[in-house]
This record gives sequence, structure tokens and C-alpha cells, in this order.
Amino acid sequence: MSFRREAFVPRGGPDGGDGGRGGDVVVLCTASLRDLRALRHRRQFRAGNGAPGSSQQRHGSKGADLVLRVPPGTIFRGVDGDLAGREIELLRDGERQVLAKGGAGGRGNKRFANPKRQAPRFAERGLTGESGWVEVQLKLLADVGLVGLPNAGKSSLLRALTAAEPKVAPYPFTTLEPVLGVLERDHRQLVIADIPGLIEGASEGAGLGDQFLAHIERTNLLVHLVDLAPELSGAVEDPIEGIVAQLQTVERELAAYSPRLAGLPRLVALSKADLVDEERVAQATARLQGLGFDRERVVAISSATRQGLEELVRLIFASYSPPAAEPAEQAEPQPPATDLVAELIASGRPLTGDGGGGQKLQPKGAPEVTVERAEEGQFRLGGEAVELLARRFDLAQPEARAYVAGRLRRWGALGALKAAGWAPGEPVLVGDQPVAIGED
Ligand SMILES: Nc1nc2c(ncn2[C@@H]2O[C@H](COP(=O)(O)OP(=O)(O)OP(=O)(O)O)[C@@H](O)[C@H]2O)c(=O)[nH]1
Ligand SMILES: [Mg+2]
Repeated sequence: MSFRREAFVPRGGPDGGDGGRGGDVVVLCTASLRDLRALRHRRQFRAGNGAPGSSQQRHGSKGADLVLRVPPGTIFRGVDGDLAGREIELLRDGERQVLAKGGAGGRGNKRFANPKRQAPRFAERGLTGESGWVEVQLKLLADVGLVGLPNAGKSSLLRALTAAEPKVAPYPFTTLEPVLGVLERDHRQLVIADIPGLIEGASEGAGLGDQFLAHIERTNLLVHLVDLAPELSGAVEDPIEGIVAQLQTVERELAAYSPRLAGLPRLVALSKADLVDEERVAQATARLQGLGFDRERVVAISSATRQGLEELVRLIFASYSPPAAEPAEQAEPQPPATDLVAELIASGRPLTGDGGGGQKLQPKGAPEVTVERAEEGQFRLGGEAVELLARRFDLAQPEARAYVAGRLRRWGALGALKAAGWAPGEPVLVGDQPVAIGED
């Protein structure tokens, strides 16, 4: 609240500027990060306060946003307070979202001047921003997923390509949990996930279940391993048909689990090439071509002899394209909360009743005003618009009180109070603040 004071300008009028809105707590997906270390040593994160407005109609500046940088795959879940139920998942580099919104600033007294009220001696209060506890979780995120039936040779391949050392054994379900390895080439890095073997029904929870499919959901490239010698690990009538059957089983499970997985680019690695002859490789490749896997995407490999590994790595880097960064979402310009009050006020049509005794209904279109009894028997006015008014104005200021009382009357608070048994003169609470209805 401020009034213009200047020599030779008598009664300069109100000139208090608006307060700035509070800063937001913003979360930013940052591809160069791999863990949540940055959040570990602090428990409270608070954006800056808005600056108060001041004289000469100077508006206060907006509070500084607090930006929390987290790796792709981070999930924020609001637990309580204003953030209860809020869920934000960050996947792409540069993706930015508001986790907790700063509160709106209050209007300066200049804004409350009108021909009737030329020198308002009150101003609006700023609102508190959103707050609450948030759980932060980082999901395992691999760029490339190795898929295939149990025993196809996935873990052996990961060992051969990266420094990771998953267990390898000549029986199915050796790998029980996904293992990550980092593949490097020309200063580029890709994270490869060795996923436990998928069997028929995996998408419905069979075998090690669909929990592992969730791990490959975020990958952008699949390397599908198919054993070139299925006859060595089970009764297979025709090795080539056995190869095709393996491939199709896994493809069916992927498709049943998620259309995104089914649509991912993929390479087929025909594994254990050292166990078969050239002719087997040629036949299998030709057969896969017939099924729509073009020759450039099929490579025969052996983790034992390293045959084809260099070619596979080349293909992986050539086929991998990072998820397209979506254009930064333009934050929808939110109408400041001050406008909400104005809107609510504007929607309250003039009173049709006489204002006299008896049951007067609320005017049409006015925001809802509820009446309840407070602890000491006092009447308490509530409802969304009323609560907002109460937060917005300091009712210890006589003029603010009169302003609020005027609003409440227009919204039919008087009728609502009378209907609830209130008698003129009895104290009334607006929110938690006392106000005298009928005062001017
Ligand atoms: N000869 C030969 N054997 C291989 C090759 N790759 C894997 N194997 C063998 O195949 C068996 C299974 O290999 P793993 O790498 O454990 O297979 P996996 O796909 O990880 O199996 P699960 O973890 O059970 O899904 C092991 O006995 C490996 O030694 C290869 O290139 N050549
Ligand atoms: Mg394994």
C-alpha cells in the first residue's frame, strides 16, 4: 500500500504496485546425469519468494525458480499437501516441468482505486505456493535391450561387448535380474541391458514375468538374439524352423506386452555361429528375410570366437537414434489468482432480493458460500471463493474488511447466515479471520 507523495501534487493518489509471484520448483531432465546424487544431501527445496510491490506503481519481481536437474527415467510422486497425487516422469533430455507452483502475488492498492474508493488503504496479500512431500525414483534406463529366449546367449554377448560380468551358464534362466553394460565406440556410449530370457506367456507373467519387459520399455533399439543351433539345447525337428519359432515366440511376447516395443527398431543377432556351418547361417538369414528382417539387420555372431561382434557394434551405433526431443512444452499462461477473485466477483450478479429478513437465496451465478459453526459457536463462512478472499486480504485493515464484506454481501452471505440462524451483530469468521457483515 502506498500513496503518491510529491511536492505540488496534492493528494497524489494510490500508487502501490503489485507483488511478484513466487518462483516455481522446476524439474529438468538432464541426459548427462546418471543418478540422483544431487538430491541426496538436502531434504527441502524451496523456490524464491516474489518481491513485494512498492511505491510509484513498481511491481515486485517474480521469485527465482528452483531448478532440480535429474537424469532421464526420474519419476516424482507427490505424497501429500498440494502435491498429493501429482506424478511427473522425465524421459527426454531438456524436458522441463513444474513440480510445485509458486503462489500468485497480491495486487497493490492502486488496483483497488475506483471513482467511489479513490484512496484505498489496503492491498492484497500474496498466496502461498504449493508444497508437499515428494518421492523421487529413478528407473533403470537402458538405450539398447538384449532380448531372446533363455539360453540364447545374451549374457555371454554382454560380457563380450562390455565390462559387465553377468553370470553365464548352460541352462535357462541364468540371468534373474537385468544387468547393464556400457558399450563404447568413437566416444559415444550406449547402455545395454541384458534382460532375463523371455518365454511364451512372458507378457502375462510367465517365466520370470513381465516385470522385466518393463525394463526394456524405454529402450530405443532391441537386439534380438536367436540361437543358431537350437537342436543342441532341445528336441527340434528342423533347425531352421526351430530358429524361426524362437524368434516368433519372443516377438509375439513383445507385441503382446506393448505396441511401443513391437514398433522399436531391432537387429537380429544369430548367436553361437561357431557351433554351425556357413550354410546354416545363409539359410537362416534367407528365411528371416522372407519374414521381413532385411539382410542389413541380421548378423551372425559368436561370443566365443568374437566372430561378427565388430559388425554388430557398428550396426548398433548406426541403428540407434535417441528419442526425438519433443518441443519444450509451452507453459500455458495461467491466469493469476488475482483474476480468479475478479472473475468470481464479476460472476456475482446483482442481488435480486430485498436484503430484508427471511430466507434469501444466494444470487444466481454467485460463487458458493457455505455457513458452518466454528468451535466456539461462531458462524464461519466457507466455500472456495470465500477461502480465497480470506487468504488474499488482511481483515485487520478496516478498508480491506469493508471490501471483503461488500463482496460477501453481494454473494448472498447475509441470506446464507440468516438461514443458518445467525443474528445481526454476532461475530462471523471468514476463513479464520473475524469480519463484521454489514459494515461499510
Ligand atoms: N559355443 C558357444 N556357446 C555360447 C555362445 N554364447 C553363449 N553360449 C553358451 O550358451 C549358454 C547360455 O548362455 P547365456 O549367455 O547364459 O545365455 P542367456 O541368453 O543369458 O540365458 P538366460 O540368462 O538363461 O536367459 C552358455 O552355456 C554359454 O556358454 C557362443 O557364442 N558360442
Ligand atoms: Mg543370461
